[in-house]
Amino acid sequence: MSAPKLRAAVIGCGFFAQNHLHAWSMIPEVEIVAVCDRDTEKAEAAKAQFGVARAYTDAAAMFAAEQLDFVDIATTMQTHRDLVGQAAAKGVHVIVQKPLAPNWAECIAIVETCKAAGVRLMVHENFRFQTPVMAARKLVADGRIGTPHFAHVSFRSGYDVFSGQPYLATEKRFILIDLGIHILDICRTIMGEAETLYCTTQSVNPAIVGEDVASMIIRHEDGATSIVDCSYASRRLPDPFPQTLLRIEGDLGTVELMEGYCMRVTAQGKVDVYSVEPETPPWTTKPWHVLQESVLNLQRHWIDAWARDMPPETSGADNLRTYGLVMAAYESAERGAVVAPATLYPPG
Ligand code: NAD
Ligand code: 89V
Repeated sequence: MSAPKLRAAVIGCGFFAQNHLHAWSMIPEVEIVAVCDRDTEKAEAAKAQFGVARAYTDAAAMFAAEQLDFVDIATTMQTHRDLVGQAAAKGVHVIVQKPLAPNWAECIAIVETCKAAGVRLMVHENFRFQTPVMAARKLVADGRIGTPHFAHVSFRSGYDVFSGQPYLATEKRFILIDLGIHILDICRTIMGEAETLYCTTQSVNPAIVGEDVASMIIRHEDGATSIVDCSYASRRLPDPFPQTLLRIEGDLGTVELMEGYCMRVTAQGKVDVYSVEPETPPWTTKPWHVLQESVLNLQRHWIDAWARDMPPETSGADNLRTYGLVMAAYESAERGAVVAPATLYPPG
């Protein structure tokens, strides 16, 4: 007899949650039994499109009525602390979208609330689960390029991200907390923790409030160096959105993720070129497919970690380290100084 499905709900049925809902429909271990959005139309539309039993406009009413194993929170960061708190109070395990919260104190509170309640917490930090990024990570972990001493992690685009996510145009802080968080997460996943960080930011697009270019240099604890840069003000065609480009140099070779989902590996004097094009389930649309597929990869990881009773890779505790880098980068840019992220934002 197969194990009963995990009963889950999705809170927030907006722009990006559509990918969560499509991806859950491909995961046989999970049944989405409820959706919730304070906008009735969005909740009802998700219920109808994904054949979900019940739709709610109030999370408290949903938690009172439903028996849930976990909740998948896909609202914007201002609501995360409250919604995670409601889930934890009911003993319901949590996945919550990045950024975890608008500030460090709320991030810590979320992680501690889940710890005290004994519920699992995974941050939906999906970039490290992209097929090309996973391929590069595996190659480095397998030792193909030896010990890495330099990385360049780069996301530069002129894509109009504000058309799908208009709230991004009015945030005082934009690219580091929305996108840099992903790029920094990839960097520390491959290169390890940062000892020092220096960042400059620029505001190029006059139509938005926050910064849209950030450039960072990191010295890692083992002495390696990373350059991490992100931009939504880069005008060139073809626009590589939303590809993260990578170059990692080790003592035995180099791995590169290049435009067009091409991975080039130089090792022991030999060059191999691989296609690392993500799969395109029918609900995905190019050029978003690499992000959409990573949602599915992340959700599969959640189920796998649950089955093995292991913490997920992007646990709350892990994500505090990435979030701390973002906060440290803002501080570095404001002070024009090199900072020590783990001293400013100790992850505990
Ligand atoms: P959105 O505004 O389109 O959707 C959020 C939805 O949540 C809205 O429909 C809103 O009505 C609903 N909502 C807000 N507060 C609620 C509450 N208390 N109870 C119930 N419903 C509530 O936003 P979005 O663009 O889908 O972004 C959501 C989150 O996903 C953000 O944190 C964003 O950073 C993140 N995101 C992540 C990725 C990624 O690749 N990981 C990509 C895009 C967006
Ligand atoms: O991840 C995000 O939140 C998105 C995107 C990758 C498009 O910048 O805003």
